[in-house]
Amino acid sequence: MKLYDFALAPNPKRVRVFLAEKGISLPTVQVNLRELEQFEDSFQQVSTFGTVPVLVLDDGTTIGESVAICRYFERLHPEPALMGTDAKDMAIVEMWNRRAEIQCFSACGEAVRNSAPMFAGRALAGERGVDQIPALIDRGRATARRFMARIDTQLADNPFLAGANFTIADITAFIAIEFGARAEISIPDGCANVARWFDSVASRASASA
Ligand SMILES: N[C@@H](CCC(=O)N[C@@H](CS)C(=O)NCC(=O)O)C(=O)O
Repeated sequence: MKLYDFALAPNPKRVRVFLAEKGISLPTVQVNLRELEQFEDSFQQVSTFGTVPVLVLDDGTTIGESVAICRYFERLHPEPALMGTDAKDMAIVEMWNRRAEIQCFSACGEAVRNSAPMFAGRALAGERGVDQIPALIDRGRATARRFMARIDTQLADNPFLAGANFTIADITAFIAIEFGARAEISIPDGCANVARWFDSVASRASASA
């Protein structure tokens, strides 16, 4: 089994943090996205989507998508549970993780990929010849800030996004906000609960995975 990874990219970090929380270590293959290795034949044969992370099992099965990879390990290594334990918990975690992905991770990605010079002509992950659209920078920033304002209420009464326990939803939102800093996205003034939560996630050993 091996994990195609890139140490500087946020989506593979989601998987690395998840694995670190579970105490799992895996052999990794670094795909240097800054050198455009995702477009080389050697990686395109692994995934024509041109994105990392990708997990390749010993039987050759290829699993792309961060959440799918996490789900695979959650099933094999249920402790500590990071995706909920019963029907209600699992649904709640899924709800917050989806919100974090759509309203925060995608929004931060939109702001970063449409602003950073390194993504000129590559505004969408895994693609070439896709121009940046400057109007999406502010839209991404505003969407991410709205998300943070909304979760501030949730985090007023709960240590973590999905409630009492640290879950994949915290991993997704934390890494999204960390990544968003590359497009000057920061925790808005007045979101003291988000700031407290962010610091607590940042202080976990897994945060530097
Ligand atoms: N939805 C995918 C997104 C994967 C993705 O966008 N990965 C980025 C790195 S964070 C990538 O591989 N980018 C390739 C590129 O920039 O061309 C997942 O969750 O795994």
